[in-house]
Amino acid sequence: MLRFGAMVTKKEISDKSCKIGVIGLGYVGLPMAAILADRGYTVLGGDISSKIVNKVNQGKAPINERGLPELVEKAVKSGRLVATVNTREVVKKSDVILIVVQTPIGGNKKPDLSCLKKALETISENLRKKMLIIIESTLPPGTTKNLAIPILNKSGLVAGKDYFLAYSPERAIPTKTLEEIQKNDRIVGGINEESAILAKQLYSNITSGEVFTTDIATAEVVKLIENTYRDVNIALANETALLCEKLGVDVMKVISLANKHPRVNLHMPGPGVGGHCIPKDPYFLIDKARELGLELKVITSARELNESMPKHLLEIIERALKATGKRVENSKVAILGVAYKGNTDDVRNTPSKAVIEELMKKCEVFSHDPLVTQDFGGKFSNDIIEVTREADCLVILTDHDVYKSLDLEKLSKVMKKPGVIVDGRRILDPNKTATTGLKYFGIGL
Ligand code: SAJ
Repeated sequence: MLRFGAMVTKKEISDKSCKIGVIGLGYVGLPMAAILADRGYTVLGGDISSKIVNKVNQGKAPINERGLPELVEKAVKSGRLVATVNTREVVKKSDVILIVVQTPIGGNKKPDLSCLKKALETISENLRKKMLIIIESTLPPGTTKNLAIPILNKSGLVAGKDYFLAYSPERAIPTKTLEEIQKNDRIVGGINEESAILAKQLYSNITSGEVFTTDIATAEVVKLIENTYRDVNIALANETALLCEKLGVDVMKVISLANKHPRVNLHMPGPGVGGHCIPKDPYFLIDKARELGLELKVITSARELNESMPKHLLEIIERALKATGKRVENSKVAILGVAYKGNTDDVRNTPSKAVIEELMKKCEVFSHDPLVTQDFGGKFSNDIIEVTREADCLVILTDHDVYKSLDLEKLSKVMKKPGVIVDGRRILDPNKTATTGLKYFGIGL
């Protein structure tokens, strides 16, 4: 079939006449599509979920990211953002394609690139000369070279010669996605200079931050090591908490004073590491390194330590109940916080799940979360008094802002006496809780 060329040159990108297709309208794809439309581009978004597609076409956002509902409504009303389940149509009607599909790990901790492969196959079947393809999904090192290019080149077109190809990972933190996409510096890897320049040109219209260009292989590793840096540092904070518990010092004092050092940035201890990326990205590096005969000792042990933190929280809960003469069995435990981190409704890989499910094997569990409606079998309620009533132990697992100003006087009155509180995020002041008659336990104390 004759393939007509797409028109993607610096001109079409700067005058916004090029049509942009976004494949994957999830936590990153939809914000990106809405921002591109807001910048004046004509955007066709593709997603396999008709639920997402219908919501977007009604001008609604299927995810609860701050500012996104308003931006999606504006983009759809302006006619510049349309969604479809027909990914082929997205490719046929676009000059630039952003691939923003999820790249999870399977149960075996191996990368699951099935969504990516499907998107690449569809693009390959409809690829035209001079199109610009940008992969945004987080990839195991070498994936663009070893998987994406062979599939795209099945079109008969050659990457870098007939079509442009770049890799540019997202680094916007959930709960501030729109703000960070438009402010953060960005890394763009191009298969050649021309591809990198075109992609840089596009992102320069999106973010006020700097856009740095490099090669694709480097860009793939940059994304993974950013998140691995985070995971390793959270593990260091968690291990410091375990050490402080043994030494009888308060980890929060240690962290806040150590961070007075100009080059120290200890992170916060917690019940574990949730979210869609941090628990996964280190395994992309571990898996690839192992394939190449290298064991990543620090990265692997940091991952293992973070994955063991829910178990540590259970030990603290047992210790806390014992301190009030109770046992976990036939106690009632109230869990505050189901989301994987504060001020989000996202429960992906939340450490709360492991804590709730383990506790449920031994006692009655009530759970509460101001933003999440999903529970994991515990009796869930949005009424914090109902959840706390007659509870022997109150456990904070998510650092939602609302929990930082809990009325502990009121809660201690409805709890069974003597009540105990386990602060898994260290967001409360131990001295303040003393006046409420509640015994305070905290991670790292
Ligand atoms: N956490 C701690 N202690 C800390 C920080 C976080 O226990 O000091 C926990 C959180 O409670 C949460 C988990 O770790 O359960 C991950 O939270 P997070 O704040 O690290 O972030 P994410 O997963 O929402 O977003 C991260 C960000 N990456 C970095 O900060 C390096 C974001 O920029 C990425 O775009 C995002 O991962 C991603 O999706 O890749």
